[in-house]
Order: sequence, then C-alpha cells, then structure tokens
Amino acid sequence: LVKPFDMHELIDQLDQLSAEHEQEPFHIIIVEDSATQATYFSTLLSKAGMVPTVVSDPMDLLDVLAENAADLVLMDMYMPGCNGMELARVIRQFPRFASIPIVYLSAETEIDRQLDAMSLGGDDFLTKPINPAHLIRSVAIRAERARNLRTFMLTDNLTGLLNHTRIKEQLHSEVARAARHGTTLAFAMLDIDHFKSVNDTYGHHVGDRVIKTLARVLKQRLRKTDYIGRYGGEEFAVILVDADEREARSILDEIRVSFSKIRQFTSGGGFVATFSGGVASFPGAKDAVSLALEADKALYVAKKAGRNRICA
Ligand code: GH3
Ligand code: MG
Ligand code: MG
Ligand code: MG
Ligand code: MG
Repeated sequence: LVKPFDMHELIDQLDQLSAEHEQEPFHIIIVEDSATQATYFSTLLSKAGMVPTVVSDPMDLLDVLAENAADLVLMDMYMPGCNGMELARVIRQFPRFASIPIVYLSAETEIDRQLDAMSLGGDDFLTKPINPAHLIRSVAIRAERARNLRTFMLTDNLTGLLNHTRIKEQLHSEVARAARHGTTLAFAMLDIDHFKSVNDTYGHHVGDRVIKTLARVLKQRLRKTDYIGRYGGEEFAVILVDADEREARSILDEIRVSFSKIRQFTSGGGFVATFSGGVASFPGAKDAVSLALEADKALYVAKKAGRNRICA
C-alpha cells in the first residue's frame, strides 16, 4: 500500500531540513562612538546577511558580550574617555572572550600605533575609509574561522552535544538574557543510574552506547532553542529556555519514561537503563552558579529517593 503523497508534509520536511543546515548568521558587535559611522557599518553588514549590534558607549561592551554569542568585534580606536586598545586588553582578560576575533576599524594609519593595538589583543587592523566589499569579506573570513574553531573546541565528540565548558558558558548568557527580559529558564542536571555497573557488566562500549542513546533522546525531545550538554562521563546538563520549574520537570519526566523503555541489546540479551534528574529555575535561583548548585542538590535528592526520577 502506497501512502498518498502529501505535498504539504514534504514542504514541511524540506523546510525543517534547510532550517537545520542553514548557517546561523554572523553576530557582529560594532564598537563605534560616531552614530553616523555606526549606522553606515551596521547597514553594510546587515545587507551582507550578518546581524550587527552597535555599542556606542564602550562601557556597555562587556554586558553586551556576556549576553550575545558574538562572532566578532569590530572596534573603533578613538572614543571619548576610552580607546579601543584598552578595551581589547580588558576583553582578553576574560577566558570566555579570549577567542572572539577583534578587528580594529580606524582612521589610524600610523603603522606603529596599529601594531601596538594588535599586540593588545587585536586580530586585524582595517583602515577607514574602507571599501565595503573588503570590510565584509574580512569580517566574514575571520568570523567563519573563529566559529569553526570554537565549534570544534566546544563540542563533545562522543555525543556531538555541547561540552562542559560550552554549556556553562551558555548558562551564564541565558541567565543574563532572562534577567534582562524578565523571562524564566530552567536548568537540569541528569545522571545515568548505576552506570558503573553497566560498564562493569557489559563493557565500556555498551556504556558508551547508553550515553549516546540518552543524547539522542534528549536531542529528539527537547526544543531547538534548548541547550543540551554532556557535563561529564554519564552526566548531562540541559538549559530549558522560557520554561519554569514545573514545565521543565514534566518535559524531563516524559523523557525519563521514554528512555527507561529503550532496550539496550547485548550478546546475552539486553537491559534497560534509567537516569535521575535535578531541576532548578531562574528566577528562584539568583544566578548561574546557584542554578547549577540547586540542580545538583535536587539530583542528589533524586538519587537518594531511589533513582529513575526527576526532583526539583
Ligand atoms: P549513580 O546511580 O549513583 O549515579 O551510580 P553510578 O554508578 O552511575 O555513579 P558513578 O558516578 O559512581 O559512576 C559513573 C561511572 O561512569 C564511572 C566511570 O567509570 C564511568 N564513565 C565515565 N565516563 C565514561 C564514558 O565516557 N564512557 C563510559 N562507558 N563510562 C564512563
Ligand atoms: Mg571614534
Ligand atoms: Mg555520575
Ligand atoms: Mg550515575
Ligand atoms: Mg527547587
């Protein structure tokens, strides 16, 4: 029996596929005190398909960086009360901003000054006036390379999920964003139950398979806007954007139930694995650090209470 061909369904599927493969546009921060120039550069980058954010007061830069996953900072050199070199030096003191390319864009043509600026944390120096095509290409090339490197460094290679560093970083920016917009978010820590005995009984490769299965179930069941990370061996961390504690608990509980029904096949037959989870939410927990602490405590409670359950 052939299923009737459904055009709408096909279009939906194609849309979904292309959405998954479509590259997220580059997010570029333009630090520029002159409103005219800021508008000019931001229009240029927008036309090239990038997403520019203008920072006209240099003092706002760290906040903007903390909240946005920027691909590159385009930095003016001379601004009232502050110069771009100093700002670059400050940014580089934060490990989490160490890999963001900083490209100066300035009328400074003195090579010594340019080299000084580069030595304090810049990656390139472009001079104004600049050919628009040249600007766009320089920005795109650097942003792309930095993004590839970052993706490689911050991905867990067993599961393809975000790694520990990346998920913690993301938790900080999501909390900053939620605080600014007055929205809620939930954070969960998950840990596979009695995993040591899975390894001991069936071997590490079967253990790895269980880890990959849970990663797959999480990817399938959570929203595209949520973040899933592998926190450590058999521990996972999940950021549920725009969800409160109750919603997060119920989603994770559904996932818990489906995972506990998946049979892991082995030569001697098979078994099912389970996990426990702890949930905390913001606001409630006051920042990223206490969210992680509270979720971890709740996980401990879930383990104590007999495992295969989600606690908050
Ligand atoms: P609990 O229910 O209390 O969580 O018990 P558990 O046995 O899961 O807890 P524990 O944290 O003591 O054990 C985790 C084990 O996970 C220990 C370690 O050998 C194993 N492990 C850590 N990373 C990996 C990995 O990448 N692959 C595999 N197969 N095992 C791993
Ligand atoms: Mg200026
Ligand atoms: Mg563990
Ligand atoms: Mg465990
Ligand atoms: Mg709580």
